[in-house]
Parts: sequence; C-alpha cells; structure tokens
Amino acid sequence: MVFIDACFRQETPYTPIWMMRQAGRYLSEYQAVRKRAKNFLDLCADVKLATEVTLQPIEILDVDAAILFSDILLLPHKMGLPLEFLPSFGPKFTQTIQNLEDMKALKRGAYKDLGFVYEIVSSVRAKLDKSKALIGFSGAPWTLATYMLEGQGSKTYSRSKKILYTEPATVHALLEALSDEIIGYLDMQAQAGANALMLFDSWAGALELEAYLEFGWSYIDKITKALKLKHPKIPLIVFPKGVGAYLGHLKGDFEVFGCGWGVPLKLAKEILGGHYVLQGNLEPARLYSQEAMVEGVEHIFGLMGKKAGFIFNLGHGMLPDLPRANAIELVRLVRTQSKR
Ligand code: 1CP
Repeated sequence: MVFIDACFRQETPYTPIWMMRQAGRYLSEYQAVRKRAKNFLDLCADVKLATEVTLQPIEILDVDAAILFSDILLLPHKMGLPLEFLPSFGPKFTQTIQNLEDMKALKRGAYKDLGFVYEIVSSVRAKLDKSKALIGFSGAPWTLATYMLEGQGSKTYSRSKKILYTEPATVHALLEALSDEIIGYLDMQAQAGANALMLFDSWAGALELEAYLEFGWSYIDKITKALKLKHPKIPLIVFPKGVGAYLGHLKGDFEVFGCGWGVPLKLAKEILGGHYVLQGNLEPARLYSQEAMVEGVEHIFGLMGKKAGFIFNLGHGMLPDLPRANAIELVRLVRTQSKR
C-alpha cells in the first residue's frame, strides 16, 4: 500500500493523498446515503451504509486511503453521555461532566460496546482494493474531554479551562479514563483490519504550552506508546491542531505528524521533518478556486519535494460547499505532479 509505505518513509511511486472529511456533504452520493438513515448517529451505526460512504471517496476521488466513517464523539457517548447531532448546529451532549462524581459515573470499557465500528472496519477492509489503506481513528483525550465538559464546540473553552485550573485532579482522572478507552478502541480497530490509526486533537490549540503538554500531549504520548507495543507495523498519525508555536515540544512514539493549515510547512519540516513523516496541509478553502488550489499544491511541493517523508492532505476537513470537481482535480494533480 502506497500510503502505508509512505507512513514508514519508504520511497513510493508518487506522493499519496487523502483528505480529512473526504466522505461528507460536498458529495451528492453521501447526501443520498445520509437520507436513507434516520439521523447521523444511525448512519454511523449502520454497517452497510457506513461501509458505503467510507468507500465513496475511493471510488469518486481515487484517494490512497479510506478513513472509517464514524465520529470522535461516539466513544464519550458510549461512556454514558446522551448525544444529539442537530441539523445545521452540529453535535451536542445534552448532559455534561460537571464534577468528579459525574466523572466517576462514566462507564468504563465503553469501547467494547462499539462493536458496530469494528464490523464497519472489517466490512470496509474486505471490500477495499489491496493497494488502498484503511485509517481507523479516535479523538485525543483533551479534545474528547472538551466536548464532555462543554457539551458542544466552544469558542472560549471556558468551562474546560475553569475546571482544569480549579480542579486539575478531576480533569486528569477524566483524561486517564479516556486514554484507557482510546487504547482499547484503537486496538480493536487494528484487530478488525485498520491499516493505520489516527488521533485527532482538534482543540489542542485552546491551551497554553504548559497546560497542553500536561493535559494534552502527555496522554497522546501514553496512548501511542501503548499502541506501538501492541501493533508495531501499524503506523500512528497524530493531528494536534493549532499548535504551530509548540512544534519543538511535540516528540513521541508515532510515525506521522499531521499539520493543520495554520502551521507553515517550512517550519514543520525544519523542526519535525527529520523525526516524522509530515502530512498536510493545503488550506481547504483554496478548493473554492481552482487557481488558488493549483498555487497551493505547487507551493507545498516546492517546500516538501517529491521524495519520501510527505503525505498530501488538507490542513483540516473538507467543507460542505466545496466543489467536488476541485476535490477530484486535486487528487489527479497531486498524483501527476509527484510522479517519480
Ligand atoms: O452529515 C452530517 O451533517 C454530519 C457531518 C459530520 C461528518 C460527515 C460530522 C458531525 N462528523 C462527520 C464524520 C467524521 N468526523 C469523520 C469521518 C471520516 C472522514 O473524515 O471522512 C471524522 C474523522 C470525524 C472526526 C471529528 N468529528 C472531529 C475531528 C476532526 C476535525 O474536524 O477537527 C471532530 C472535532 C468531530 C466533531 C464533529 N462531528 C460533526 C461535526 C460537525 C463536528 C465538529 C463540531 C464542532 O466544530 O465542534
């Protein structure tokens, strides 16, 4: 698999590409399947439909990797927090963690209740071409904790930060519990057939450096170490978003470092390029304009070259109103431009 070889810095015939949120509303095919499920959570739990949408970007875009169709919030949901996906608002936990008591009431071993996720992984792997990789994923502890504490996405993260600075032990207990769940969850995805595993720390950038190292990165470090021992041949990808200024502090036991669009790739290459394969980081909004997209691709290849050590991706997820034609063109462009 070109993608897996690239994760391990092997030479490949071209630079592999996949896109965060490559299955989603910008594809009419996704919308058609989405309509067949009652709601988003049902879609994530339906093995047949989730398999179909996971495979759509492989068929439509010809990307080098499929990513499991699911959501990072299913794990905290199974730990006991009621979850709704409200149309045109997004996800919301209708009950949140307020104190140590709430935290202690959470279910442990919840990852064992996500059997349908492992079934989707097996079902996708069985249908996927042998040359294409399947990426399994989880939210990182800090990002999952923010949703459990806030109930929803936030601009300020004030609830999370208040409890972090007033009751740090409670937050550490939550992050500890989440880390154990995530290790179990990703281990099971690997056993079901995932070829690579990714940790999304989307709200890493909400914390100052010291707090991020203590409440965010230290748990990522623990998780990647545990997974590396269990599955040395499965590459691990970490994506801590919004932490460009902290790059020098983010070392650990993983293969691929995902760069958000806010990280200048030149800087990431200087600081981390010798340690990790870099993945990223085309600004997704460039796909609104074919000119801006081509310019972005050329800039990235100008910096990263066409040798091993780089995987092409967007610097965050596809947006629902991006033109699908440009997504298709992006894959074609990256493949032809990077031919060795
Ligand atoms: O059909 C719809 O309207 C639902 C939109 C949608 C989709 C397609 C949501 C709601 N989640 C997903 C799928 C999803 N989420 C995937 C599938 C695989 C793929 O990439 O194609 C993945 C990997 C995720 C991960 C995810 N969910 C993250 C981490 C990555 C990131 O974008 O930073 C986060 C933060 C979430 C929470 C979430 N789920 C959905 C939304 C709209 C959000 C973000 C809400 C917020 O901004 O707080």
